[in-house]
Amino acid sequence: MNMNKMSGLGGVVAILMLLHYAEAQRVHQVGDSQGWRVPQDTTTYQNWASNQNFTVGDILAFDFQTGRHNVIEVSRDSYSSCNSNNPIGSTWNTGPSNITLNRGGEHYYICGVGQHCANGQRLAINVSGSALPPSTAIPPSSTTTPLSPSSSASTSFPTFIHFLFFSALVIVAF
Ligand SMILES: [Cu+2]
Repeated sequence: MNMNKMSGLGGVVAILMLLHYAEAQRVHQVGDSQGWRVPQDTTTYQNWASNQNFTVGDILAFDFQTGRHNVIEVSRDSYSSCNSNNPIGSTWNTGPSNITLNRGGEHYYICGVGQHCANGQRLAINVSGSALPPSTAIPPSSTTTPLSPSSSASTSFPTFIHFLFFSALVIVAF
């Protein structure tokens, strides 16, 4: 491989990395167009969450009118009982609020106003680990693309993106 091709490859890699980062940092508009409010149906926000794929680095956008609602991150127990007395982390009182998901695992959010939580204004999500696995480095050009060397539990959407990412690299390299 000559130098021109090397630098061309570097450029392509840089572009792919940018696309990769762009893909990895998504904004999730909580509740889509209805935003963050007391829903018609108490399953609204769980249904919404089940169609999303949350990754560390993503942003939750809570759209609400300041003074009418808030967002409190709570424990699972407090989420279940709609107890707003023991927040873990911040309370967001100004709408709209953008919350960056900076750790993996389960996150629970409720509205602390009146009976809003009990009436369905609460959200439980599961955030998948790190946005960038250690295998982001350029793979050796002579090998075939290994599928998920660290073999995480399930083939998630991000894993699929990485597969596409490396497939593109291999195609470009040859
Ligand atoms: Cu509310």
